[in-house]
Amino acid sequence: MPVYDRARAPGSFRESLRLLLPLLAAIGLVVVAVGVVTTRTTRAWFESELHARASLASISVRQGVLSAYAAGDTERLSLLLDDISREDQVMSAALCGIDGSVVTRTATFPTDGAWCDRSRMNVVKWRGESPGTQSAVVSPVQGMLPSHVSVTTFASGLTMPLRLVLLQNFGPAMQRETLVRRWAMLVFGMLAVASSLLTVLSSRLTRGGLMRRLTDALRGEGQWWKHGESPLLDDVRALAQRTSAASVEADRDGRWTKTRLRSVLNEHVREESLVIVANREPYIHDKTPDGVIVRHPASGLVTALEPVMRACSGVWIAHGSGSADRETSDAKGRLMVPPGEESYRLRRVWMSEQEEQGYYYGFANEGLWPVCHQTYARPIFRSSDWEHYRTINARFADTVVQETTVDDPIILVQDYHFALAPRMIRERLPRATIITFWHIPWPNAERFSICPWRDEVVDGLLGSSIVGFHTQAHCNHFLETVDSALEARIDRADNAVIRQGARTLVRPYPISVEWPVRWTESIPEAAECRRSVFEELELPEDTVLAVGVDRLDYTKGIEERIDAVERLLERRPTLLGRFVFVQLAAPSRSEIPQYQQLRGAVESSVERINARFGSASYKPVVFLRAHHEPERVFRFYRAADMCYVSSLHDGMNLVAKEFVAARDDEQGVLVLSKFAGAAHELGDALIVNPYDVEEASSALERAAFMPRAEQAERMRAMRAIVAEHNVYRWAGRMLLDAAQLRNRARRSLNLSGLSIPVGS
Ligand code: ADQ
Repeated sequence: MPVYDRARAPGSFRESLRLLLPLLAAIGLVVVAVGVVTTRTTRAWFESELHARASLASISVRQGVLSAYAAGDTERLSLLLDDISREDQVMSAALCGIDGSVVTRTATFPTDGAWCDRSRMNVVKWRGESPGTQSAVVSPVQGMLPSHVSVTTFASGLTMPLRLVLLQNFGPAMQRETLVRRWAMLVFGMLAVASSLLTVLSSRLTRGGLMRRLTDALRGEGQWWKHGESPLLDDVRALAQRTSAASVEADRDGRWTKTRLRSVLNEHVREESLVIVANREPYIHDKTPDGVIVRHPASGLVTALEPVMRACSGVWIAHGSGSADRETSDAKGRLMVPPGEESYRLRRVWMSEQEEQGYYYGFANEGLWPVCHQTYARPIFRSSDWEHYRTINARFADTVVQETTVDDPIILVQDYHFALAPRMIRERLPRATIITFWHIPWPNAERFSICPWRDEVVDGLLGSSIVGFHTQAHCNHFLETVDSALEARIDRADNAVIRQGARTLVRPYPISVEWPVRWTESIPEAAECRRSVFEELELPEDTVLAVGVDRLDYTKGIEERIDAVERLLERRPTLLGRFVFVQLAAPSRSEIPQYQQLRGAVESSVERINARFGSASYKPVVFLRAHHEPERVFRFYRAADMCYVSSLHDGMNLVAKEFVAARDDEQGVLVLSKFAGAAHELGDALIVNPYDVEEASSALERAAFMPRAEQAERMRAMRAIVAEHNVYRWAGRMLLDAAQLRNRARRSLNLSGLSIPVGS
């Protein structure tokens, strides 16, 4: 709730001053305008008054002048002119010939003759029409006074036309003009100031008070309105609270989007592109009987990093594993992807089958994978696998050096396939900022000590500037392992390791999905997805549909999942014929015996349960072992009543977040293992221990009968979390931390002029 700030309230002195100053400026302008208008108007009045007087005076002497002139009576002419010049404001008079000659004049009339000749009077515009009286204001005549001249032509037909010229004193008129102007400006100015003061005063008294009362009411403190008494005010209050909470959140952090990530990258990783080192490539080209096809692998890492690379240009260095990969890239293994969009570069690294066997299937997936996941699968460590692992890590480090154009690039090393690469890159590029993200859990120190090359693995990782994990628990385990493996100082306050003068930060960065997920925009809405999936699987309309989506991996708890479905059908026979569980399972690491065994075990569990509860027309479990395109996976998420993620141990698990992202209808229940990192964030899922078949099956039962309103409430809460904690935030935070380290290193380099180890 925003706090009412009296200093900034509309009634405060500062606010009043802010209102008053422009008002005073405006008043000043208006007063000047009043002065100008008054001068013009009074000048016109006075001119017209003098004109009228001159005209009258001329008319009154016309006859006398004409007859005296005709009689050649110059004395009478002088007397007539003297009479006129005694008129109020007439200073002098002259009777002139039409040719500019002086016939007679008063003693005060200028002698130079210029005032008998109209063409020498320098008047631009005359008032009045000839042959009547014409007049104009002229510059002071012979220093006499401000003057007004009038010329009246007399013609009788008997004599030559004559002109009566009167010079009048314009001084009194000008004095009155000044007086009127001053008063007008004074009175108007005072009125304007008084009304401005009144306006400010009334604004202090009314608006300030009203605002204060309204603010107090919104805070629920006012005397005037209490909660519930004014439904409109209650709505306004709720809206103000929501807006305020949202803005505080946005201020603190702000929602991460593709655009924001792109601008962070532009700002901080400007001069060179980002380098990603990952085993799995985002696009695999394979030969098929129908020609070359492009595949998008089923991998959490690829799912997370692909949108990040689309958001920025960069290089993704990966193992070229497709059967048509060489043909579809250049001699160095380079090509632009995604196909048709070409927003970043893929650099493929080649390896022999033997190397792949040792590095990937052997050390990474038979050694590190099981040692890091607590799933009771026995890790296998072979020294030949270790050698291949070292060789391939060195090859990727070489490729990084080839692909970088600056000596202090930002490099993202991905996952347990490259534990040694950070140290190898550091040796070649001492000023690089290297972030290594470990996508799988890190076990406790004792468990990791099983690995015969524990110290080398840990030292390799400490070549990084930052080592990232999904959760703080994994960070703690890693620090514990470093402590027991190597001579290093652990800075617990900063979660950092200091070894041989270099500092490595250890940080949690929970991974997520893009928001909105691309695929949710290219598929139909929930009802249509449900219709098409039901049609494909030939399911009756009242079927309760549950889905599981995984790589076929023993850490995902697929056998335990099927056991829970079996137990559900035992304890709730009314669901027989109505409950169907569909497992989409992508073949994975099929070369490894444990994975082959898993496939056999899952298939026989499916057969068992279908034989026990199924019929010719009903199969409780549908096992779709294949790699499915993302659109299809998302159709299943949208069609389902529930999604069961039963990982026995999982770094994060993106399937849980994808299911939530897919459900913009706010329906569907997520049943989630407490051993998946995602359970730390998605507390509104039904959280279960997948080993506990009773607990898991009762959660499935609860999900099957959960009221729609409760589903909506839970789903809404989870969607808010995933929207906020999306993959752009994951990448953005890591990259901001990396940029901060690099900038600090650059500054110290500038200061010392020396090369320093980065990550220190
Ligand atoms: P993974 O173990 O690969 O990732 P996960 O996070 O569950 O697992 O992501 C799997 C991805 O593959 C999802 O995008 C899913 O849609 C897709 N997928 C699964 N089955 C599929 C199928 N049959 N067909 C097509 N696509 C399928 C590792 C860690 C995780 C961590 C991620 C990201 O093990 O804990 O969440 O990295 O860091």
